[in-house]
Amino acid sequence: MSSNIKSIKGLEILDSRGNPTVRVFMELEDGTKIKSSVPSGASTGEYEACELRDGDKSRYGGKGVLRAVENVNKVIAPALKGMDATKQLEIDERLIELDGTENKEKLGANAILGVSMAATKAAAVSHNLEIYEYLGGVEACRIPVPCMNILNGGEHADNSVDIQEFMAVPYGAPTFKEGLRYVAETFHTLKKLLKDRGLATSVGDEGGFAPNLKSNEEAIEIIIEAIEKSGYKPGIDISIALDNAATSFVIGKKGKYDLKWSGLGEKTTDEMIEMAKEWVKKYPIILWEDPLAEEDWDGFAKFTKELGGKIEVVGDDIFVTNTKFIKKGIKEKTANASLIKLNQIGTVSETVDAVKLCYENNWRAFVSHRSGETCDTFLADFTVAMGTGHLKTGSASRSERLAKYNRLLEIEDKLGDKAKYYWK
Ligand code: 2PG
Ligand code: MG
Repeated sequence: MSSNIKSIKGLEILDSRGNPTVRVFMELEDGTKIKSSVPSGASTGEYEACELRDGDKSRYGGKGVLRAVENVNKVIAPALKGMDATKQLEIDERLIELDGTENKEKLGANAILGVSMAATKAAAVSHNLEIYEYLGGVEACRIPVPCMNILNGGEHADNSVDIQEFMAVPYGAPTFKEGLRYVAETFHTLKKLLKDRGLATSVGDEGGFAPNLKSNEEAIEIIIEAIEKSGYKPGIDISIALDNAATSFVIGKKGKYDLKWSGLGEKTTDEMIEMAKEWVKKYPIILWEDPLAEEDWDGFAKFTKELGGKIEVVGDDIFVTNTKFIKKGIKEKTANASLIKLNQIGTVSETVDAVKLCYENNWRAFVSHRSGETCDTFLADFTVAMGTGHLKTGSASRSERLAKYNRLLEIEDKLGDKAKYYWK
């Protein structure tokens, strides 16, 4: 029986924010049937691959994806029919060629990624393999440390906190299962602490709490308290990771930031770095993503020079999972890790290339969900296949986030004694 593609079909569905996104159905000649769904970001980098939206204000405020779906059905499906789903590179190259633009704006990265992931999934199922096994081979046994985003701010919440993500990182746990328990318990303790103080326990887009706090530091302090009250040692069992998503608080000219949600006001690049240095001294911070904005390459390099020896400095908006920018970053010592988001670049092969480039240069690769998600669990398998050792996929609430963590529990269970769990 052949693993050749028999049919591909797109469908407009809704993501976790209620915005349209693309789902792709693929059937192979051997009868394999799978579906894959594409996520969507809010704090996006300027050079991300293009998410094609209809712009027709009469539907979903212009956010419909019927054009992307039509591209799946009318352009991609006929062109890929008969191709072997196991030839990922050929499929991705064909998709890139069909689109023909630098940032996938013709067909839409949402259309392209849906099909690219569908091919990986279908090929795995057709071979009777799990996706992580199919993509990563026998080496794929490292389960990532779950960086759980338990407090949300910035563009992901309507509160008075500037920093977009405060993550609890259970890197001292013996296994993924235990690590997930450590941070899920911390999440519940945090809820109680917030409630006791009369603060809101409603959640933001990624399922973390979104209280109105007096400062960003208060967020760190209350998380540390939650870690301790849950019976864990900050900095030993659980550390903290932050994502400033600083592109979203940049103002006007380069090197100026406005901490507008907290009302702390304007800061220069140097002041941002000084603040970070102080916090790294004071708090058990292990990783800092997008401490500065995507256009602030010099600031980023300065930040990495000051703090890169102590913590993981991750570039998200600045690299957009694109080897072109990661290469520049490696050359200029902009960071020491890249965030990895499949839909920032648009195909599985190009995402694998980005991870490999990081490894070849002693950088870490930090796999990430998007703030708009579906219950698709491809990301969990992809992370194990790549052996990145860490991922972020939201909090201990909202099923689209838990779906990935639960899939990792399944994989760890299936791997049994072969499963490995360590930070670095
Ligand atoms: C980020 C992501 C995911 P978004 O900035 O890292 O947490 O957010 O998907 O909105 O870009
Ligand atoms: Mg980010």
